[in-house]
Amino acid sequence: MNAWNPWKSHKKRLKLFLIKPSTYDDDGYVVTHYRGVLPSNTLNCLAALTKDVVRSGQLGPDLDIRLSLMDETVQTIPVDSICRSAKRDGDQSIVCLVGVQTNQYPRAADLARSFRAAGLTVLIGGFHVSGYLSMIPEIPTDLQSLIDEGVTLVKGEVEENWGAILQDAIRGTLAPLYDSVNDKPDLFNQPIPLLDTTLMKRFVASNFGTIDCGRGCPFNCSFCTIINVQGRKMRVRSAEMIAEAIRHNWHRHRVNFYFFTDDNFARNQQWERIFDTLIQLRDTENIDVRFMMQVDVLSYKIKHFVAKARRAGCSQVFIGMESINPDSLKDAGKTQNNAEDYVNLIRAWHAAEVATHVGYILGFPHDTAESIRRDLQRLMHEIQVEQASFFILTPLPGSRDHFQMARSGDYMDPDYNKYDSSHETMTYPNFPEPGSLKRLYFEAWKTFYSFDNMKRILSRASPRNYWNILGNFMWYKNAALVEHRHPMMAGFFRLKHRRAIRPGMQAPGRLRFFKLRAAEITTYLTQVIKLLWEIQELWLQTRPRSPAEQRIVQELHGIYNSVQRRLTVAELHLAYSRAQRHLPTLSVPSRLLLYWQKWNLFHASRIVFTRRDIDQNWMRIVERVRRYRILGTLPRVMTTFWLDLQVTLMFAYAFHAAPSRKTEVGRLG
Ligand code: B12
Ligand code: SF4
Repeated sequence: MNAWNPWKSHKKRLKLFLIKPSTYDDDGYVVTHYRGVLPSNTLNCLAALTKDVVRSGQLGPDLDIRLSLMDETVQTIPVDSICRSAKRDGDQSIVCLVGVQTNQYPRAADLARSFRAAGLTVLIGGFHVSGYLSMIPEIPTDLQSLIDEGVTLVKGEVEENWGAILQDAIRGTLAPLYDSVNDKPDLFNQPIPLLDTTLMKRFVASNFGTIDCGRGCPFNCSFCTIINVQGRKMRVRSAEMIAEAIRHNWHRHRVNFYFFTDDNFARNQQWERIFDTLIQLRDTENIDVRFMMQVDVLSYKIKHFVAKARRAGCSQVFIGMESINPDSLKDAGKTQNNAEDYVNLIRAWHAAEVATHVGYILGFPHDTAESIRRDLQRLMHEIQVEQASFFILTPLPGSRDHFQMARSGDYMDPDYNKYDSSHETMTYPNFPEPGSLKRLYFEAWKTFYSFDNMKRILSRASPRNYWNILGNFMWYKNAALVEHRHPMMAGFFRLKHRRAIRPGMQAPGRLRFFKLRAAEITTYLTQVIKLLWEIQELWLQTRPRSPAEQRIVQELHGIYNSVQRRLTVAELHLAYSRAQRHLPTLSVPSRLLLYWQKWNLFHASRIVFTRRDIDQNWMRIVERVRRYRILGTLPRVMTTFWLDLQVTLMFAYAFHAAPSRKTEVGRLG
């Protein structure tokens, strides 16, 4: 728990808990990971607003405010201890469930009930409440029941009324609903999201931050909730304030990599000013700022946008492509997307050495299994994007789709927990059999993140992006195909608590739970090892090679051509001996050194093309152990372990020292 105490005093204490709730998995367990990937921008945003309200003195001088930020996706929320401490001290406690999306709403509602039962003040805000109520003003029964239990709903953005809401909460005069959707705040001089360094330690990259540089989007897609909550008129933050925050984060916390969460950075009227400021930070202040952002398909047509993005430090763009099928794009009102433009779009970003990542929705009325498979092949071979994220079409509350379906009484799954874009939540005309679209969805992940496609992508990737892409492959494949969760909702290593289970679902007994977890963790670890091997193999086959290796590579090619397959470590030793003959006469120590190098993959792995023989050795060892032929296995285990350790360390070292993860952004134009 991270406590921030602006005033040391003996005043009345207010404990303010900002909690980002998670969601339940299909078995009903709360989804929490040991390490997360993307920290919550909403949490940071509300932390900054709260600090600003306290500083401005709006809450009066007589309060000692303790602010705690918690993210359930990476930590267990200590519900009981929060409730107990509130009762014990007699202080005032307010719990804010923040950034609650539709798929997190069931969990948020359960948490809200637990806190209310202990008498705490509870507020819920975020896109579920804001989206639902901005399209359908009648309060639905589930939200009404929360209001009846004393929970306050917050609809819309609170930059301009957070102080007033907090004052009401402190006085005990909270209204059941606060609504600022029609009164959208000007963001220009609003506080920039504040990083919480303690919480950041729970995420894989400690140099990673988020900022929403603007909100809203001028387009009008039917499945989108953003336009109905944040509006179609863009509101933006000041470039100078963004630069100041980046400067501060770098000098104080060494944070230099950002996700600009704007839904469409290309339509942020301040884009050029922001890029220029970032370029200046890079050039004159030597701050190695890098970022990824979301843009639309037409972004490449904006003059200087792509070139300046690169110079400003952009390493990846997320593009809402959604579909290649023109009929589907028309269905979705995504008229700005012209499938003909896609190749040019991707080429433009490739030329700037910025990696492309597209969002792709499956399940539009015109999608069939065949059309999806065909489009996927085009995406991989013709359009050649580096990464893709797949989503099942979902009627998200707040979208036009949801509104129309609600009005016409179409089927929508009543369980909001499934509204995470990886479940079927409505009827899909060409996928009448339940589960068939979901199967295709996993097939899409498997196809795109197959070894061959990843190899093709890495083989043509620029050195600037190589390691970022490889790292993302590891993250995405682990999430989608090992954890079976959408990468944007997954982290590394699931934590499960027996009792952290959805109300109405039966928690298993201790022994049964222990057995289930042991089996799950074994399967998980086996799959993670396989994944690490696969990623190492990818690296060995695709990594950029130094000119010094080329001489030996020529020899390797000779062997490769003669046997028509990948080189093993043993064959590599042979190549070394052969290569020696072409080297100038060597002194005795050099010869000794070369001999050592034959068995030392710290040198040799720089030219190892595959770890296939190491993997085969492991398989043989497992086979022998299975047949109880353990005798004589030990020497094989030791040599295999030695070789594997070397390749693994070499990979880890290369990953750590990767140039694309350090300063190199280069110049263009
Ligand atoms: C960034 C982002 C993510 C990141 C989140 C991590 C991060 N770095 O923050 C990632 C990539 C992980 C992600 C994943 C997903 N996302 Co997302 N995401 C966004 C995005 C683009 C920006 C969020 C943001 O920072 N907004 C700025 C903050 C400040 O706005 P805010 O959250 O609304 O908070 C303001 C108010 O709502 C209010 N508020 C919020 N909570 C509370 C609480 C209280 C008590 C109070 C007083 C006020 C208050 O105060 C804030 C300041 O005004 C939004 C779209 C958007 N423009 O918001 C989509 C969005 C939230 N995501 C959405 C979805 C659906 C998903 C996914 C399911 C995948 C998908 N896109 O289909 C997954 C699910 C993730 C999960 N379960 O955790 C939907 C949610 C719609 C809905 N009805 O649920 C949105 C709206 C986009 C969309 N597709 O329409 N997402
Ligand atoms: S382009 Fe993206 S943000 Fe804009 S309306 Fe369409 S889906 Fe929403």
